[in-house]
Amino acid sequence: MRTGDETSLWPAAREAAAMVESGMVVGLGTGRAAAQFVKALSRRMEEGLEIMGVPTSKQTAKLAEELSIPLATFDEIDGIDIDVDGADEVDPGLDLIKGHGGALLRERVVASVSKRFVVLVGEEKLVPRLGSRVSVPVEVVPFAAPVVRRSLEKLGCEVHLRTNGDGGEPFVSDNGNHILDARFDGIARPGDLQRQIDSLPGVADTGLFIGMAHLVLVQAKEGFRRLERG
Ligand code: A5P
Repeated sequence: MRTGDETSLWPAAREAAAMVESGMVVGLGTGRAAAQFVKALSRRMEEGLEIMGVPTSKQTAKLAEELSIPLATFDEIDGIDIDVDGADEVDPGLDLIKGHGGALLRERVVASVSKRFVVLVGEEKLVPRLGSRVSVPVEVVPFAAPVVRRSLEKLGCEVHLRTNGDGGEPFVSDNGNHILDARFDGIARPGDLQRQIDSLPGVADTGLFIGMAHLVLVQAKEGFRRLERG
């Protein structure tokens, strides 16, 4: 399938795709920004680039298959050369909140084995402090959700079980889990909070990605800028 007019892709997504070289294994993130990257990558593949992709969700696997991008599993590869994904918030230290698309667990696994983790966001995702704009997604085993919910509330946040639409059935992740969205009013020490939440029995993962991003490409109305980890 053709990816359409290249000019309709974010320049930041094309920049991320330009960082990929033939022979690389590439992590394919989830969400709108990541889809821009996947399309830009596919465009380069039409011009001869040869790579293998590792998708972070069923949704991204479907898009990659539609674009004829060959996919690999962790049985077939050792590590990932570059992973490109979106984020819901980015703070000045390049720490992130991710997971509002529900793919946080696989996104972390892919990012954690990637030599380079590149994040693609619009300017509106930049925040002075994590938790200023969005809640922290917490993926939980369904059995444990009420227990984890009460423990999260004791940490001083408002918690909502994510549903499919207002009042619909609980959202189910690709891993068969539920997601609790924990709303803090700005998070003073995100690393500590991540450790606290991770230690709760029944928690599969959180959307706090601390010290993981190497480079953030920020798409503005015109052009983009690079924020590099110092
Ligand atoms: C998916 O689970 C998320 O981590 C996304 O990467 C994040 O929500 C950003 O998505 P958009 O690029 O669609 O805003």
